[in-house]
Amino acid sequence: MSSSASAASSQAATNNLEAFWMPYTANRQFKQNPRMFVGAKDMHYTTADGRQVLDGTAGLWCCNAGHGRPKIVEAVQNQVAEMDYAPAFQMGHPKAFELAARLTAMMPSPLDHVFFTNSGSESVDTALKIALGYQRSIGQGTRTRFIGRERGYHGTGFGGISVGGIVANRKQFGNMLNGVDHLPHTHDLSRNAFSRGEPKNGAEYAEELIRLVQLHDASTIAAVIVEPVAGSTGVLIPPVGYLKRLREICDQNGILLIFDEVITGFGRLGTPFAVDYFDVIPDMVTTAKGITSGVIPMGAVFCAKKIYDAFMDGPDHLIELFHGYTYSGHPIACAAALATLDTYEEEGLLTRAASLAQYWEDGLHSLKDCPNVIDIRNLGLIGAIELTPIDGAPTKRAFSAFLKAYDDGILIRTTGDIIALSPPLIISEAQIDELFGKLRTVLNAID
Ligand code: PXG
Repeated sequence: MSSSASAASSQAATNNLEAFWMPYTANRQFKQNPRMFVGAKDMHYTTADGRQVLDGTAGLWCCNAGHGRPKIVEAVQNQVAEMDYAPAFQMGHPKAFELAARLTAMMPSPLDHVFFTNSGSESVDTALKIALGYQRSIGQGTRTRFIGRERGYHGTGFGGISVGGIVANRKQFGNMLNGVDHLPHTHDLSRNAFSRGEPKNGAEYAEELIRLVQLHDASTIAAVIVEPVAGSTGVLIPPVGYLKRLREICDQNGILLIFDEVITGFGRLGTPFAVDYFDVIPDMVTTAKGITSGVIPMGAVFCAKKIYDAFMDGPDHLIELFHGYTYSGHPIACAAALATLDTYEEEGLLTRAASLAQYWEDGLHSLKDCPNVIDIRNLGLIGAIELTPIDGAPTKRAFSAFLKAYDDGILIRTTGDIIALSPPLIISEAQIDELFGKLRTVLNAID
């Protein structure tokens, strides 16, 4: 064990773990059996007891360039010394403009403006607010309704949980935003189990949007928001043709389409964005996570030109959009993001998943014969393994897999009884073999 790891380990042992109310965590279970990381480099975490753990999830879908990448580290160190903070309102600093220009150059036209936030949740709530403001400014102020999707995840703000469709994230919090309806999810194991890549069946789920338009009337609907590939809910890959059809129906009805690319953005599918992968251009794209490779919190909402332009009227000295965060375009986040984009570019990371996708898919689907596996699905460098729940104890089987995997030296994510995988985009073929080899042992070992 290194001396810094052992110091951290003894500190962890003597710390009182009680005060920290951990997010999305089984607090009591964790505090009895803490799992602490104290270091990270490239594809690995170091645990407090000095073990190396192969990162199968890019942290939480965010460390796309891997960990401790020199250029990003250096950029953050330099920026914090040069200028720690500049006011975000009525003042600027060059790196925010440089970053916005670089980001919009990566997106197809007309997505040519960017609004900075600090997280995916803030990006989502920002996009929803911009949608309402836009409809109002073009004389469509009756359009106040949002359409989300069952099993969708759009972060934890009230807007995000309202359009989201994961029951556990909603049921504790009352009525949330009103005037929200949901499309059905597209997960259909009876027809699509063990699909490789995009499932063939299910484009017709998009037609449900027509039903919702007929129910509510188009004149009440501001925007539809979906994840191109649903992540948190357990990796739901869109059926062939589904997203294109949503775009058509939105166009026919004056409804804005928002893609939530918080996890698909920045190379996860083998293209810079899902927009490129599916060749569908929405009116707004919400991003976060991979924008800084997880190093500093940051998010960005890409907006179509018509949306930005619609706000740019009235007297010049007046604020056009009454929205923003103290840390929108924070200098250190901008520096981290610029260095992250450099790293992605220099190493070809935003398209690297495309060259690994087949190897990844073959390795993942080789686990089909393991016990309790009822589905395996994949796209780009995303994978999921769905397990049969234990009777009367849903989520327990996957959680046991998570704990055993951690003990065996691999980091996986679980949601419900689904194992989700999304490694840093620098993963090697040998590390893919290691990940799936260890996962096979885990799946064979758990009840
Ligand atoms: N939208 C999407 C599509 C997301 O996946 C958010 C919004 C919210 O982002 P913030 O930065 O506010 O957390 C997310 C976040 C998981 C997992 O393992 C997924 C997320 C976060 C943590 C864990 O599935 N997604």
